Amino acid sequence: MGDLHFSDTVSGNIADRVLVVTIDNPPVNATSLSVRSGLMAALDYAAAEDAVRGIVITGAGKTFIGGADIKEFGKPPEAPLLPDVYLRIEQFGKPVVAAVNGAALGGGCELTLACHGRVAASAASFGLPEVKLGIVPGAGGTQRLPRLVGFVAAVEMIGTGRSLKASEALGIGLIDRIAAEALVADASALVDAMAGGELRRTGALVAKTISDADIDAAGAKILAKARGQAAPVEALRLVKAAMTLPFADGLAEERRTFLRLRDSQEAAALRHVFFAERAAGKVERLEKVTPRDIRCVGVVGTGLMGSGIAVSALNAGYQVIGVEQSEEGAAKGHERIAGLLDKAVQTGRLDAAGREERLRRLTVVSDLNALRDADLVIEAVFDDFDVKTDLFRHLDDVVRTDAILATNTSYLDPDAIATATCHPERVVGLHFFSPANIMRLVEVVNCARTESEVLVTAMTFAKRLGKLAIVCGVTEGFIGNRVFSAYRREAELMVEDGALPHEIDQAMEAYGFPMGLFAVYDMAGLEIAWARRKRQAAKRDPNARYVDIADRLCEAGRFGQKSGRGWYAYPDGKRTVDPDVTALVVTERTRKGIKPRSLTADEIMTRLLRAMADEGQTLLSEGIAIRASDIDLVMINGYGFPAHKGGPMFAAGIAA
Ligand code: 3H9
Repeated sequence: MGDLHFSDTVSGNIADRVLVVTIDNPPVNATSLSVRSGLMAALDYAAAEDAVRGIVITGAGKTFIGGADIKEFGKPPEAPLLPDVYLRIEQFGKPVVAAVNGAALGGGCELTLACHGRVAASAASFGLPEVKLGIVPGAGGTQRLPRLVGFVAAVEMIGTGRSLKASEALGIGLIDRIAAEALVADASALVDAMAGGELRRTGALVAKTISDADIDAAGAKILAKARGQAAPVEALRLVKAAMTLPFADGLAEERRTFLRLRDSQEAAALRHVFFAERAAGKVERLEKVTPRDIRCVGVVGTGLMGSGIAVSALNAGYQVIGVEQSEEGAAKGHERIAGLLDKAVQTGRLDAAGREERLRRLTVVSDLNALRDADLVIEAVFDDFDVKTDLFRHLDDVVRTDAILATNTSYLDPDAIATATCHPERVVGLHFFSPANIMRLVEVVNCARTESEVLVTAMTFAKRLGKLAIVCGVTEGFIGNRVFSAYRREAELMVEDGALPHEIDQAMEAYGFPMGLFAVYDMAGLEIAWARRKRQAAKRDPNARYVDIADRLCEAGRFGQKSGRGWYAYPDGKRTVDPDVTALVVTERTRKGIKPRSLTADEIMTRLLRAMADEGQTLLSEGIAIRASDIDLVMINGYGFPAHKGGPMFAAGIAA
C-alpha cells in the first residue's frame, strides 16, 4: 500500500511529481464500489495538488483489473458509476497513464482506454470478454476501442471476447508501448512526456473510416458465431454506432444496452457458467490436500485419443513418453503427434520453435519399461476390459510406487480395472473428449479406492493442461454419456411418436446447439453404437420401449456420413433429408401401431431438456455428480449444449 489512502482498495504514493495509484482488491482487482470511489478520491487529490503533474494507475498482484465485479451484477448500481469515473479520467486536466501489469479485462480494459496513455508489461493482456457473460462493455469500451484501433479490430475483440497479448495489443495500436522492465517508471516517464501538452483523449478521436463492404465482412464473422445470442449482435450494433454517432450519444446507447442485457436470462445463464467453472475445481474435503509433483507423463496408446492427450501434455510443458506395442506403431504414433503439432503451426497457434521444443520433450517407444520414471501414466488403448486390465497389471510392475495410473475408458468400469492392480488407490479415471488436444472437458473419475492425493493430482494435472476438470463418481458412461444416453433415447422415442429426425435437429439448432443430434450421429458413424446395442441386447428389459430405427438404418448399410447415408443422405457430401429414412420411420411407427402426432420445436426441446434434467437429478442423488452446475458444464463443454442457456440443470431451474 502507498502512503496515500484513497479507499480500502486504492492507495497512492508520489514519485517524481507523479501520483502512482495502486488498485489492490484481491483476487482480481475488480472495480467494486471501493475501487470506483477510491479512483475518484485519487483524481480529487491529483486535481488539487499543484505538485502532481499526472497520474499512473496500476494493479497490485498479477492482474491489472479483471473487470467490473460480476457479483455486484444482481444489485442496483451504486455511484460513482464506472462510466462516470472513466469519463472523468478521460477529461482530466493532467495526464493519466495506465501501467498495465497483468490482465486488463472488461472494465479493466475500458479503464486503460479512458487513459491518455497505456504502457504494458510483457505479461499483460487485454480483452473485452463481456459477450461471454451475455452483456456488452458498459463503461465506454464499444465507443472508445473503435476510435483507437479501428472498426475491424474492435469488432473482432468485442464481438468474440477474445483477449490479446501485449504484443498483439501493441500491433493494433491499443497500447503505446511495452515496458522493458520497470513498468511504473516507464509509465511515469510517459506522464512526464505528456505533461503540459495536448492530451490524447480517446473519446475525441475520429475512427478511421472504412468501406461498407469491410464493415459487413467483419460483422458477418461475428453474426455467424452468435447462434441466437443477443450480446454479440448488440456489440456489433454499438461498434457500428461508434462510427457515426457523437461520442456522448454512443456512450448513452451503450449504457442503455448494457443495463438491458445485464438483466436478461442469457446474461444470468452465462454468469451461472462463469461461477460454475470456478466452483468446479473445488472439492470440499480435498481443499487442504497437496497434489503430487508431475513432470513426466506416460501415454500408452498413441491413436486418435492418445496422440491428442500427448499433445495437450506437451503444450503444458510436460515430458511425454508415448508407448506403443511395436516399433512400427511407435513410429506411427510419433508421426501422428508431430502431425498435430504441424497443424497447430499451420493454423498459427504454434510457431516452428515451439514445435521443435515440444518434440524434444517427446519420445515414443515400444517398451513399457520406458515408463519407469513416469509420474503419471494415462492409458488410451482400445476400450476393451481385458486389454486394459492386462496393461494395468503390467504397469504395476513397471512404474514407481508413487506413480499414478489413469484410465481414459469411456464405458468400462474403472473400479474393476483398478481392482486388477496391486494398488487400486493410485488408479483414477481421466476421461478426455476427442480430439483431446482441442476439447476442454475432462471428467476426473474418483474410483472407489482412489486416494485423495491421487484425485487432487489428477485434477491439478487436468487444469494445468488448460482443461475444465469435473469430478465424477463411477457409473457407466460417467456424467456426460449418462445424460447423453437419456436425451438420445428421448429423441428416438420422439421420432417414433411423430417428429422426424431433421425436425429434432432443427429444434436443437434453433435452441443453440451447433448441430442436431442426428447430424452428430451421422458425423460420428453409427456402427460402434450398433455393435454396443447388439452386445447389450440380451441384458435389455424386454418390457422397456425400444426404438429399432437406428438398427434398421445400420442393417441397410447406412452408417452415417462416411458411407454417404445415415439418418440423412449426403449427395455431393451435403446433408439432406432422405425420403427413404422418412419411409422407414413411417413403417416402424405403423409396425408398432403408433399414431404419429407432430411435435412443435418447443415441445421437442421441452422433452429433451426434461430428459437431461431428470437424468442429472438421478446423477446427483446417486452422488455421481457433486453439484448440478458440474452437470451443466459437462453438457456445455462436451456435448454442444449452448452456454448462453446455462446448461440443462440451470434451464430446469435446478442449478441457481
Ligand atoms: C465488465 O467488466 C462489465 C463492464 O464492461 C461494465 C461495467 C459497468 N468479478 O478465474 P479465477 C473471481 S464484466 C467478480 O480462478 P485466474 C472468481 O470468481 C467483467 N469476481 O482466477 C474467483 O473467485 P473464487 C468482465 C471475479 O487467476 C477468483 O476471482 N471481466 C471476477 O485464473 C479467481 O478467479 C471478465 O469477464 C469479476 N470480474 O484468472 C473477466 N473475475 O476464488 C473474468 C474473477 O471465489 N475473469 N473473479 O472462486 C477472468 O477471466 C479471470 O478471473 C482472470 C483471472 C483472468 C481475471
